[in-house]
Amino acid sequence: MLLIVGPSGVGKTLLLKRLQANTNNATISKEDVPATIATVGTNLMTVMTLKKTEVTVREMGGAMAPIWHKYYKDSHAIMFMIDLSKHVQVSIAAVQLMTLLSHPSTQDVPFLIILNKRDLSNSMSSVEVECLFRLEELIHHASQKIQVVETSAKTGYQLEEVAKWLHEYHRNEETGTS
Ligand SMILES: Nc1nc2c(ncn2[C@@H]2O[C@H](COP(=O)(O)OP(=O)(O)O)[C@@H](O)[C@H]2O)c(=O)[nH]1
Ligand SMILES: [Mg+2]
Repeated sequence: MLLIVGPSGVGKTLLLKRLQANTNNATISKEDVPATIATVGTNLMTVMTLKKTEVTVREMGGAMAPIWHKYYKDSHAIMFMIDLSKHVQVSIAAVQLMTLLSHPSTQDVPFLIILNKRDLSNSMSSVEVECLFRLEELIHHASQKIQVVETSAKTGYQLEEVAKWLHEYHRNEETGTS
């Protein structure tokens, strides 16, 4: 089981839908943005890794943050997503990320930090993100293996990087091997 968490509206559901759409090798089209409805509670979706293995991802939004921790120990990889266009929310998300990384059950879990909505003109620059998150420092000091990717779930920008990460870190549910 993989986990994707982050504040509401950052694009988690759209990202998962995009990765589903990849199933039949369809090129991701800019025009066709699947509708998403706000996820109440948690949402399970089967997506495809780069090498076309199916993996189940559990989505949990900001409203569920107080209970995210209940799912950490069953998750062998965690994606944390933020919306680069919401400057205030990003600083709250930074605190949530610190809490997540310092939890005892996540110490050996690989992380992917997804900086989404890169397509919007008001999205934060890499310099602003670095100031707020201090990602380099965070990655250097964290016990987890952390990767960062800037994406647009809307245009499909860098989604193959997410699929690649999923391929690298998913674990075969039956055999327990990766
Ligand atoms: N411009 C833009 N809009 C996005 C992007 N990703 C998601 N959205 C939109 O943001 C809204 C919330 O997305 P959703 O996937 O439901 O967010 P969730 O609450 O994290 O699951 C929807 O209207 C999406 O179409 C993106 O990369 N760029
Ligand atoms: Mg959602």
